[in-house]
Amino acid sequence: MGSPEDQAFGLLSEYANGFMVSQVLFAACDLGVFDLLAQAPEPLGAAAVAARLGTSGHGTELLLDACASLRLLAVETQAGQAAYANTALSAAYLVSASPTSQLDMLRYLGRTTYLCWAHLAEAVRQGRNQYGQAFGVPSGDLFAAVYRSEGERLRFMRALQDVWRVHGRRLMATFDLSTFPVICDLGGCSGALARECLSLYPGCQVTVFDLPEVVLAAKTHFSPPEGGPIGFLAGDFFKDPLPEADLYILARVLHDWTDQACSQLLARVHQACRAGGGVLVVESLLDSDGRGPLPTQLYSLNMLVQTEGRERTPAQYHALLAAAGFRDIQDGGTRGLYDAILARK
Ligand code: SAM
Ligand code: ASE
Repeated sequence: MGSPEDQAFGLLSEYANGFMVSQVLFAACDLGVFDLLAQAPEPLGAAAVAARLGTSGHGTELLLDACASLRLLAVETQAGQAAYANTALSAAYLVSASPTSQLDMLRYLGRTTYLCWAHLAEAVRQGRNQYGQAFGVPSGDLFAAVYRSEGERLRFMRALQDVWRVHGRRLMATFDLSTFPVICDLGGCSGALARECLSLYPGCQVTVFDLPEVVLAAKTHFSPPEGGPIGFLAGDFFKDPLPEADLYILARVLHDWTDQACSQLLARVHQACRAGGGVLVVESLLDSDGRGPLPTQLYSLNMLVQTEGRERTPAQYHALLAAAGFRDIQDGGTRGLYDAILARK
């Protein structure tokens, strides 16, 4: 054990170098390291990886060795030569053919989120997102900035569905939703969570409500679910009539918006909702004192640099729901990265 000073300096270095760790991960994904190793019949040396990826021998060796120290790769030495293979972590999450692949989220974090975070100090100073500074686009209309090109819209949609491949089923099973035959996923994007809903409750009818360009992209670029169709409805949830449903899902929607905009949206949901119907809020929840968990605090800063919102505590969501007229507010209490809150009209 080092002295307290050594430990403090070690911790400081770890934080200071954190962005380098992120970039090692982003670069290895971008270059296709994990897909290449997944397809290779045996572990590959750095020269073989470099030859197949068309990258420099020197750079590739440094990147692979850094990945090995991060346990993103396993390395074995045969006759003095290092050979690299995927670990269980990279095989599950960093290979495009894996059903739990997170590659699209990592691509989005590396290409978009990272650039906004380069302006974190400015975001804190101004109290608003950094699309102007990072991409030179106006951010008066939040989702016009998020979806500033068709490529960007697809990257965002693909990225957001990744986490539901891992947590979607558990999350939708938090509450028994079988008493809600007609479900509407407001801001449901590509339909990833709707798909989980349908597979868990095969009898239910699920509609995704989202912006017209998102609905078009969902229909064009995302595969329809197994086990029944998902309906898509195009509109603006702040302005257009909401479809009738027994349950409205708001997953990672409220965290994009100010308290005022959330209240406006929840009031509209309450108005559209049948008596006895419900609303399911899916978000990453802060501890009641707001002092943790760190991943959610970082997401909250991410909402600062990328949206108009913030992450909230359960009590803050309860207050928003109650003000809109919802009652019987229940916490999922799963304490995962994402959690669900169910409320009724
Ligand atoms: N619910 C999805 C999930 O958890 O993966 C997507 C969450 S994403 C952060 C927010 C969604 O709200 C996007 O799909 C976006 O297109 C949609 N959205 C934003 N403003 C909207 C509006 N005014 N009307 C309808 N949908 C909107
Ligand atoms: C949003 C969610 C995300 C808006 C922008 C976003 C995510 C990344 N960028 O509603 C997913 C959650 N991940 C993080 C780091 O916040």
